[in-house]
Amino acid sequence: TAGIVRTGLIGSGIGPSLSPALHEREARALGLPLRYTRWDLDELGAAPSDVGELLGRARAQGYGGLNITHPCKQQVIPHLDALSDDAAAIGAVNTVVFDDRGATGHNTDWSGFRDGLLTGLPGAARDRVVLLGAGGAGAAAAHALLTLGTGHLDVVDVDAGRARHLADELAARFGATGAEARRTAGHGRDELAAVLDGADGVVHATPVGMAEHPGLPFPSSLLHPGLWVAEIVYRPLDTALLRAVRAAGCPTLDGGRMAVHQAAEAFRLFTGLTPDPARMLAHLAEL
Ligand code: SKM
Repeated sequence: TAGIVRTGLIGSGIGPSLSPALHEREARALGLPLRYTRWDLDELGAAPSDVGELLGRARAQGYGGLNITHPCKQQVIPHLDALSDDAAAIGAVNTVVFDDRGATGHNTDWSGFRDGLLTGLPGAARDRVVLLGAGGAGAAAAHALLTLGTGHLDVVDVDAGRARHLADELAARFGATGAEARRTAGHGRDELAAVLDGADGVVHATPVGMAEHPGLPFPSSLLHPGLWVAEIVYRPLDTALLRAVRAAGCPTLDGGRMAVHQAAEAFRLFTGLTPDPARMLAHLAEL
Protein backbone atom coordinates (compact mmCIF):
# COMPACT_ATOMS: atom_id res chain seq x y z
CA THR A 1 0.00 0.00 0.00
CA ALA A 2 1.25 3.42 -0.87
CA GLY A 3 2.15 4.83 2.46
CA ILE A 4 3.63 7.63 4.27
CA VAL A 5 7.29 8.43 3.70
CA ARG A 6 9.15 7.81 6.94
CA THR A 7 12.30 9.71 7.83
CA GLY A 8 13.91 10.94 11.03
CA LEU A 9 16.96 11.98 12.98
CA ILE A 10 19.37 9.94 15.11
CA GLY A 11 21.38 11.85 17.70
CA SER A 12 21.75 12.86 21.29
CA GLY A 13 19.71 15.61 22.94
CA ILE A 14 17.73 16.34 19.78
CA GLY A 15 14.51 17.41 21.50
CA PRO A 16 14.86 21.03 20.36
CA SER A 17 15.73 20.08 16.75
CA LEU A 18 13.69 21.95 14.17
CA SER A 19 14.20 19.24 11.53
CA PRO A 20 10.88 17.45 12.15
CA ALA A 21 8.90 20.66 11.65
CA LEU A 22 10.97 21.79 8.66
CA HIS A 23 10.66 18.48 6.80
CA GLU A 24 7.02 17.80 7.65
CA ARG A 25 5.85 21.30 6.76
CA GLU A 26 7.65 21.21 3.43
CA ALA A 27 6.20 17.78 2.67
CA ARG A 28 2.72 19.07 3.48
CA ALA A 29 3.22 22.01 1.15
CA LEU A 30 4.15 19.54 -1.60
CA GLY A 31 1.19 17.27 -0.83
CA LEU A 32 3.44 14.42 0.31
CA PRO A 33 2.53 12.42 3.43
CA LEU A 34 5.78 12.30 5.41
CA ARG A 35 6.66 11.70 9.02
CA TYR A 36 9.99 12.79 10.50
CA THR A 37 10.70 11.10 13.83
CA ARG A 38 13.30 11.87 16.50
CA TRP A 39 15.42 8.87 17.49
CA ASP A 40 17.04 10.39 20.55
CA LEU A 41 19.82 8.20 21.92
CA ASP A 42 19.18 9.54 25.42
CA GLU A 43 15.48 8.64 25.33
CA LEU A 44 16.15 5.26 23.72
CA GLY A 45 18.80 4.46 26.31
CA ALA A 46 21.14 3.83 23.39
CA ALA A 47 24.86 4.53 23.01
CA PRO A 48 26.39 6.21 19.95
CA SER A 49 27.86 2.82 19.07
CA ASP A 50 24.29 1.49 18.67
CA VAL A 51 23.80 3.64 15.57
CA GLY A 52 24.23 0.67 13.22
CA GLU A 53 21.51 -1.26 14.99
CA LEU A 54 19.18 1.74 14.96
CA LEU A 55 19.75 2.14 11.22
CA GLY A 56 18.80 -1.50 10.72
CA ARG A 57 15.66 -1.03 12.76
CA ALA A 58 14.57 2.03 10.80
CA ARG A 59 15.26 0.27 7.54
CA ALA A 60 13.18 -2.73 8.62
CA GLN A 61 10.36 -0.29 9.42
CA GLY A 62 10.41 0.94 5.84
CA TYR A 63 12.19 4.25 6.41
CA GLY A 64 13.35 6.11 3.32
CA GLY A 65 16.30 7.51 5.19
CA LEU A 66 17.57 9.29 8.27
CA ASN A 67 19.49 12.37 9.22
CA ILE A 68 22.38 11.74 11.59
CA THR A 69 23.64 14.31 14.04
CA HIS A 70 26.02 14.60 17.00
CA PRO A 71 27.56 12.30 18.23
CA CYS A 72 27.07 9.77 15.41
CA LYS A 73 28.20 11.54 12.22
CA GLN A 74 31.52 9.68 12.11
CA GLN A 75 30.48 6.56 13.93
CA VAL A 76 27.76 5.76 11.40
CA ILE A 77 30.20 5.37 8.51
CA PRO A 78 31.29 1.73 9.04
CA HIS A 79 27.60 0.71 9.00
CA LEU A 80 26.94 2.04 5.49
CA ASP A 81 27.10 0.25 2.14
CA ALA A 82 28.20 3.29 0.15
CA LEU A 83 29.36 6.87 0.68
CA SER A 84 29.13 9.94 -1.52
CA ASP A 85 32.53 11.36 -2.50
CA ASP A 86 31.99 14.47 -0.41
CA ALA A 87 30.94 12.55 2.70
CA ALA A 88 34.01 10.35 2.30
CA ALA A 89 36.28 13.39 1.92
CA ILE A 90 34.79 15.22 4.92
CA GLY A 91 34.67 12.03 6.96
CA ALA A 92 31.18 12.72 8.27
CA VAL A 93 27.64 11.73 7.30
CA ASN A 94 24.47 13.62 8.21
CA THR A 95 22.10 11.93 5.76
CA VAL A 96 21.57 8.22 5.10
CA VAL A 97 19.36 7.04 2.25
CA PHE A 98 17.94 3.52 2.10
CA ASP A 99 17.20 1.94 -1.26
CA ASP A 100 17.75 -1.36 -3.03
CA ARG A 101 21.50 -0.69 -3.11
CA GLY A 102 21.53 -0.55 0.67
CA ALA A 103 22.34 2.37 2.95
CA THR A 104 24.21 5.28 1.35
CA GLY A 105 25.77 8.10 3.36
CA HIS A 106 25.75 11.72 2.24
CA ASN A 107 26.86 15.00 3.73
CA THR A 108 24.46 17.89 3.16
CA ASP A 109 26.05 20.12 5.80
CA TRP A 110 28.74 21.25 3.38
CA SER A 111 26.32 21.78 0.48
CA GLY A 112 23.93 23.48 2.91
CA PHE A 113 26.62 25.95 3.88
CA ARG A 114 27.57 26.46 0.23
CA ASP A 115 23.98 27.13 -0.87
CA GLY A 116 23.36 29.37 2.14
CA LEU A 117 26.45 31.42 1.37
CA LEU A 118 25.67 31.71 -2.34
CA THR A 119 22.08 32.82 -1.76
CA GLY A 120 22.57 34.78 1.48
CA LEU A 121 25.76 36.67 0.59
CA PRO A 122 25.69 36.69 -3.20
CA GLY A 123 28.70 38.34 -4.75
CA ALA A 124 30.68 38.48 -1.51
CA ALA A 125 34.44 38.17 -2.02
CA ARG A 126 35.74 34.88 -0.68
CA ASP A 127 39.35 34.80 -1.69
CA ARG A 128 40.71 35.02 1.88
CA VAL A 129 38.50 33.58 4.57
CA VAL A 130 39.00 32.84 8.26
CA LEU A 131 37.28 29.84 9.83
CA LEU A 132 36.90 30.15 13.60
CA GLY A 133 36.21 26.69 15.03
CA ALA A 134 37.73 23.48 13.65
CA GLY A 135 34.98 21.05 14.71
CA GLY A 136 32.55 19.16 12.50
CA ALA A 137 30.48 22.13 11.35
CA GLY A 138 33.66 24.06 10.60
CA ALA A 139 35.04 21.17 8.54
CA ALA A 140 31.86 21.13 6.43
CA ALA A 141 32.05 24.91 5.88
CA ALA A 142 35.74 24.65 4.98
CA HIS A 143 34.97 21.98 2.38
CA ALA A 144 32.35 24.28 0.88
CA LEU A 145 34.64 27.32 0.77
CA LEU A 146 37.55 25.52 -0.86
CA THR A 147 35.19 23.83 -3.32
CA LEU A 148 33.86 27.29 -4.22
CA GLY A 149 37.39 28.47 -4.91
CA THR A 150 38.49 30.28 -1.77
CA GLY A 151 42.16 30.96 -2.39
CA HIS A 152 43.32 30.90 1.20
CA LEU A 153 41.61 29.67 4.34
CA ASP A 154 43.00 30.33 7.83
CA VAL A 155 41.64 27.89 10.41
CA VAL A 156 41.64 29.20 13.99
CA ASP A 157 40.72 27.21 17.09
CA VAL A 158 41.31 27.49 20.85
CA ASP A 159 43.06 24.17 20.31
CA ALA A 160 45.80 25.12 17.86
CA GLY A 161 46.58 21.45 17.24
CA ARG A 162 43.01 20.82 16.13
CA ALA A 163 43.17 23.83 13.80
CA ARG A 164 46.42 22.58 12.26
CA HIS A 165 45.04 19.08 11.88
CA LEU A 166 42.02 20.32 9.92
CA ALA A 167 44.21 22.66 7.85
CA ASP A 168 46.54 19.75 7.01
CA GLU A 169 43.63 17.54 5.98
CA LEU A 170 42.21 20.29 3.77
CA ALA A 171 45.62 20.95 2.26
CA ALA A 172 45.93 17.29 1.33
CA ARG A 173 42.52 17.41 -0.35
CA PHE A 174 42.60 20.87 -1.89
CA GLY A 175 46.33 21.38 -2.25
CA ALA A 176 47.18 24.09 -4.73
CA THR A 177 49.02 22.99 -7.78
CA GLY A 178 51.75 25.33 -8.90
CA ALA A 179 53.51 28.14 -7.13
CA GLU A 180 51.46 28.55 -3.96
CA ALA A 181 52.35 25.62 -1.77
CA ARG A 182 49.07 25.32 0.10
CA ARG A 183 45.77 27.07 0.55
CA THR A 184 45.15 26.49 4.24
CA ALA A 185 46.90 27.18 7.54
CA GLY A 186 46.01 26.39 11.15
CA HIS A 187 46.38 28.82 14.05
CA GLY A 188 45.77 29.20 17.76
CA ARG A 189 43.34 31.74 19.13
CA ASP A 190 46.08 34.35 19.71
CA GLU A 191 46.60 34.66 15.95
CA LEU A 192 42.97 35.53 15.19
CA ALA A 193 43.51 39.31 15.04
CA ALA A 194 46.40 38.92 12.60
CA VAL A 195 44.55 36.65 10.19
CA LEU A 196 41.31 38.66 10.34
CA ASP A 197 43.23 41.68 9.17
CA GLY A 198 43.13 41.35 5.40
CA ALA A 199 40.39 38.70 5.30
CA ASP A 200 37.30 39.04 3.10
CA GLY A 201 35.11 37.11 5.50
CA VAL A 202 34.94 35.02 8.62
CA VAL A 203 32.91 31.90 9.31
CA HIS A 204 32.05 31.45 12.97
CA ALA A 205 31.75 27.76 13.84
CA THR A 206 32.15 27.60 17.63
CA PRO A 207 29.24 27.17 20.08
CA VAL A 208 29.63 30.73 21.44
CA GLY A 209 26.32 32.54 21.02
CA MET A 210 24.16 29.56 21.89
CA ALA A 211 22.14 29.77 25.11
CA GLU A 212 24.66 27.66 27.05
CA HIS A 213 27.59 29.72 25.75
CA PRO A 214 26.48 33.35 25.73
CA GLY A 215 28.70 36.17 24.56
CA LEU A 216 30.85 37.18 21.63
CA PRO A 217 33.45 34.83 20.13
CA PHE A 218 35.74 37.79 19.46
CA PRO A 219 35.64 41.52 20.15
CA SER A 220 33.94 43.62 17.50
CA SER A 221 37.03 45.84 17.44
CA LEU A 222 38.53 43.13 15.19
CA LEU A 223 35.95 43.83 12.45
CA HIS A 224 36.94 46.00 9.51
CA PRO A 225 34.86 47.58 6.76
CA GLY A 226 33.47 45.07 4.29
CA LEU A 227 34.39 41.99 6.33
CA TRP A 228 31.43 39.60 6.11
CA VAL A 229 30.57 37.29 8.97
CA ALA A 230 28.77 33.97 8.54
CA GLU A 231 27.28 32.34 11.61
CA ILE A 232 26.76 28.61 11.81
CA VAL A 233 24.68 28.60 14.98
CA TYR A 234 20.96 28.85 14.19
CA ARG A 235 19.49 28.56 17.67
CA PRO A 236 19.09 31.45 18.29
CA LEU A 237 18.87 32.77 14.75
CA ASP A 238 20.10 36.17 15.88
CA THR A 239 23.27 35.99 17.96
CA ALA A 240 25.24 38.62 19.85
CA LEU A 241 27.89 38.30 17.13
CA LEU A 242 25.43 39.01 14.32
CA ARG A 243 24.08 42.04 16.19
CA ALA A 244 27.60 43.38 16.74
CA VAL A 245 28.53 42.82 13.09
CA ARG A 246 25.38 44.57 11.84
CA ALA A 247 26.03 47.47 14.20
CA ALA A 248 29.50 47.77 12.65
CA GLY A 249 27.88 47.95 9.20
CA CYS A 250 29.37 44.66 7.99
CA PRO A 251 27.45 42.06 5.93
CA THR A 252 26.08 39.04 7.81
CA LEU A 253 24.79 35.56 7.06
CA ASP A 254 22.82 33.87 9.82
CA GLY A 255 22.86 30.12 10.48
CA GLY A 256 19.30 29.66 9.27
CA ARG A 257 20.28 29.35 5.64
CA MET A 258 22.72 26.51 6.24
CA ALA A 259 20.09 24.77 8.41
CA VAL A 260 17.50 25.12 5.66
CA HIS A 261 19.70 24.14 2.75
CA GLN A 262 21.10 21.06 4.48
CA ALA A 263 17.51 20.04 5.25
CA ALA A 264 16.37 20.79 1.69
CA GLU A 265 19.06 18.60 0.15
CA ALA A 266 18.35 15.79 2.64
CA PHE A 267 14.64 16.08 1.82
CA ARG A 268 15.43 15.79 -1.88
CA LEU A 269 17.57 12.71 -1.25
CA PHE A 270 14.86 11.11 0.94
CA THR A 271 11.89 11.81 -1.30
CA GLY A 272 13.15 12.48 -4.82
CA LEU A 273 11.06 15.67 -4.74
CA THR A 274 12.51 19.16 -5.07
CA PRO A 275 11.69 21.29 -2.04
CA ASP A 276 11.45 25.09 -2.05
CA PRO A 277 14.23 26.50 0.15
CA ALA A 278 12.62 29.95 0.23
CA ARG A 279 9.43 28.46 1.65
CA MET A 280 11.47 26.43 4.15
CA LEU A 281 13.34 29.58 5.19
CA ALA A 282 10.02 31.30 5.82
CA HIS A 283 8.90 28.31 7.88
CA LEU A 284 12.09 28.39 9.91
CA ALA A 285 11.55 32.06 10.74
CA GLU A 286 8.13 31.15 12.18
CA LEU A 287 9.41 28.27 14.33
O1 SKM B 1 23.35 17.98 9.88
C1 SKM B 1 22.23 18.46 10.57
C2 SKM B 1 21.20 17.38 10.68
O2 SKM B 1 20.80 16.97 9.38
C3 SKM B 1 19.98 17.84 11.45
C4 SKM B 1 20.30 18.61 12.65
C5 SKM B 1 19.25 18.86 13.64
O3 SKM B 1 18.08 18.67 13.32
O4 SKM B 1 19.55 19.28 14.77
C6 SKM B 1 21.55 19.15 12.87
C7 SKM B 1 22.67 18.99 11.92
O5 SKM B 1 23.62 18.10 12.49
